[in-house]
Amino acid sequence: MAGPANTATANIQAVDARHHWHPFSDMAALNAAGSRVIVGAEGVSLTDSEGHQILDGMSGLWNVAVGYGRREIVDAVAEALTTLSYTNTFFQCTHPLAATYAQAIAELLPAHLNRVFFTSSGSEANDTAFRAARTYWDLKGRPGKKRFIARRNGYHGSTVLGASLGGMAPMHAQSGLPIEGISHIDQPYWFGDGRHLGMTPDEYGIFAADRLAAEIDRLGADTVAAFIGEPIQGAGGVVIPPDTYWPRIAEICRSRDILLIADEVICGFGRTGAMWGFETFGFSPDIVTMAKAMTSGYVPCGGVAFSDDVAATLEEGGEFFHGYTASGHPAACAAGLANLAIFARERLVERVADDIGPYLAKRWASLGDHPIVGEARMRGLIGALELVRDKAALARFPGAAGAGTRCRDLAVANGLVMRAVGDTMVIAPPLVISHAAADRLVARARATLDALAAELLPA
Ligand code: PXG
Repeated sequence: MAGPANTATANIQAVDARHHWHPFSDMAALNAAGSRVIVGAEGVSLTDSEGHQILDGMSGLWNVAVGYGRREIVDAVAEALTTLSYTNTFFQCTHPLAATYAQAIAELLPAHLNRVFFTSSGSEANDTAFRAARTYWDLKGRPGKKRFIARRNGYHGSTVLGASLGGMAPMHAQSGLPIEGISHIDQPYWFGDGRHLGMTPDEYGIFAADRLAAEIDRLGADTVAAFIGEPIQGAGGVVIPPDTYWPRIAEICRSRDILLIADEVICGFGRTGAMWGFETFGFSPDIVTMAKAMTSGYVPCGGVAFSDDVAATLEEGGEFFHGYTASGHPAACAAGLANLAIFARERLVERVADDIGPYLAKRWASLGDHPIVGEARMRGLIGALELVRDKAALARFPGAAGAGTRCRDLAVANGLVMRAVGDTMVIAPPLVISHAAADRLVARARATLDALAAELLPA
């Protein structure tokens, strides 16, 4: 970014550079450039310390579903902390907000999912699901069923287990992951994979799902505990599978006695136009992990829902030796309940399905005619653009051009947060985004594409 215009910005940047280690950042490069200092946010916009207003096309980090500055969540959290700043939920104790919030989530889930375990993050939720699934099979008298299958470019968190379940090669390379007992199959990526194979999207969905059957059969179903997947891969580049994919995956898991875990950390709470991504894609999981939009990011919170079968089996085992100090924290439960009250009152999930989702999807699709866009896709309010150098051949820019990161930086300069995953640009705006703001989002995305084309295409 350009140098700061005011000394307050420069001072924060200097302190930040000396002491603050950022997630997923090249720290030397970041410190040399100086972090952008965000000082406030309201609705769907961020304000930086230089006074720029930036439309947040990413809902923070896929989480701020109800938008920024919602007083009723702040007030609910303040009231909860005033009444009961903390109590643990370990030693024969509960509190009203934890019980009520677990019930509220269970009511949003299908009939067979009734028990909710609380965590503070998606990584912790997936860790919980992993330990529960392995314990489940032990208690079923099948202790050989320990392996997990996940997908390349999936994202399931940044802890040792989350990064292991995830299929991010650079994360694996950095610390000797994945841990033993986890394997990865290819993602159902039409633009990057399927379109080269001479199939229709529906045929490709079956083909891609059958990679799971092949992997289970290779390993032996007696060794496999579970398959985990995001209904739409988010951090992997908003990979929207063909409609045939998930029902086939579910059938493969059922016929081979494999637990099916839906990682709803991004898709859950309305993102895809239904409350849960598994509803959008027509399947029924045994375990659901969630976080992010649970509390719209106001307070950290995550959770895991167990099917009645999983819960009953775990109960038979007596104590499940698992829990976090912050499981069911009053502030998180209060934020979650207030967040859900906004969802209900503003009919946010219906709004994504019937109103703003189709509205933005149509305008987003119009970017597909841009000379450097190879595909524009969206489901609910989660979408992507594939950047290409040659539109006719759908050929990518050379890696050294850094098209994705350049595009991200140009977007911010144009007042829009868009995230780059390689040369795939992704957006997931707040579910409350207005029609006018959606128009601005698309206009700024187009201006950004024009600027990028001017930089990268021969004149
Ligand atoms: N599952 C999914 C599907 C996620 O997207 C996690 C689990 C882990 O959640 P926590 O709360 O432990 O971070 C995530 C998180 C990105 C990005 O750049 C995405 C996430 C986290 C950080 C960066 O897109 N998703």
